[in-house]
Amino acid sequence: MTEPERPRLLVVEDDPTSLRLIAKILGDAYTLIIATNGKDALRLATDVPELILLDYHLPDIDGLDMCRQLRANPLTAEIPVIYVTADQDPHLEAEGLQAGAVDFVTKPYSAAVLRARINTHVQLKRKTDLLALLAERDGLTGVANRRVFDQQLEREWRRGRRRQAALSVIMVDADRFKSVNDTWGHLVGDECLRGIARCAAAHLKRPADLLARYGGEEFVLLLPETDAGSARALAERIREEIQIRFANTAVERGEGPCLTASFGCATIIPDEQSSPEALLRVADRNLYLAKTGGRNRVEP
Ligand code: GH3
Ligand code: MG
Ligand code: MG
Ligand code: MG
Ligand code: MG
Repeated sequence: MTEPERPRLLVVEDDPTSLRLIAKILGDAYTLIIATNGKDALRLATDVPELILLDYHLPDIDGLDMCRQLRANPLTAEIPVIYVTADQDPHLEAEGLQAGAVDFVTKPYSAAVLRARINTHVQLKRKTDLLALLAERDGLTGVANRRVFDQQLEREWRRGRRRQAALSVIMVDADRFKSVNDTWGHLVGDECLRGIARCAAAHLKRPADLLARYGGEEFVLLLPETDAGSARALAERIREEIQIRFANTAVERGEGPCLTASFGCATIIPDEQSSPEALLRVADRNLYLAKTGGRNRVEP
């Protein structure tokens, strides 16, 4: 088993004595990144440490403000913050927690308690991140799941409407996949689905493009600011890649099927008269045409 990575901790503290103490207590178990003022801290926080240990009283920014600014930036919003202060005022503690801190430690603190609290929040954050990842991914292929696709389609639809920009989707369906399972077994079938996902992912170049598993042996591509010609050209490249890839796994070597896939494209400049569902229906109908037209092809 590999050791989990040493957590990176951002320590924001302007007092040298406090810093030395923290380094002594935490230096062995954590990689410490030090900031002695709020401005540096906000900059270093964008490297996304696993946790921030935040002194309430800083020379330039007060702790509450700092916490709010971290929350306001999407890059740093999810980083757990633990306040450390000599101030025992319960109002301060309440305010700090309300501003988004996960915990509040008052000086003087016990080294063991500080370590335990940090560890608790680092583990909790790791679990939350893992759950968030699992909730968005398809377990078999690792690409986005249907839920993420539906949300993203809604979002890109609205954006396309505002900007009057073309939005394309491509439906991908593995050809005669039932017979792949029947002939080669489900495990080979599963491996084929991973292969299709890899072929499609290899051709996505822009960060806004999304590949998702739509259902059983179906995938879907969401392509913002993409016209019909570009969508079709992309589908054609993926179709070819799949054909070549599976031709090379060689049926004669007994390793797998000569799998192909069919593609249905649809493009629209979103407006009030239409809907995301209508766009998907067009892609679906074109996929049907690709199937009835002989499979291993792109429509239109
Ligand atoms: P067509 O060319 O018309 O699309 O034929 P097809 O056989 O691909 O279509 P059909 O919808 O009849 O069959 C889809 C098959 O995909 C049936 C199902 O068992 C298989 N399938 C769906 N999800 C999975 C999966 O996760 N793993 C495997 N191995 N097979 C799957
Ligand atoms: Mg201070
Ligand atoms: Mg299907
Ligand atoms: Mg079918
Ligand atoms: Mg199929």
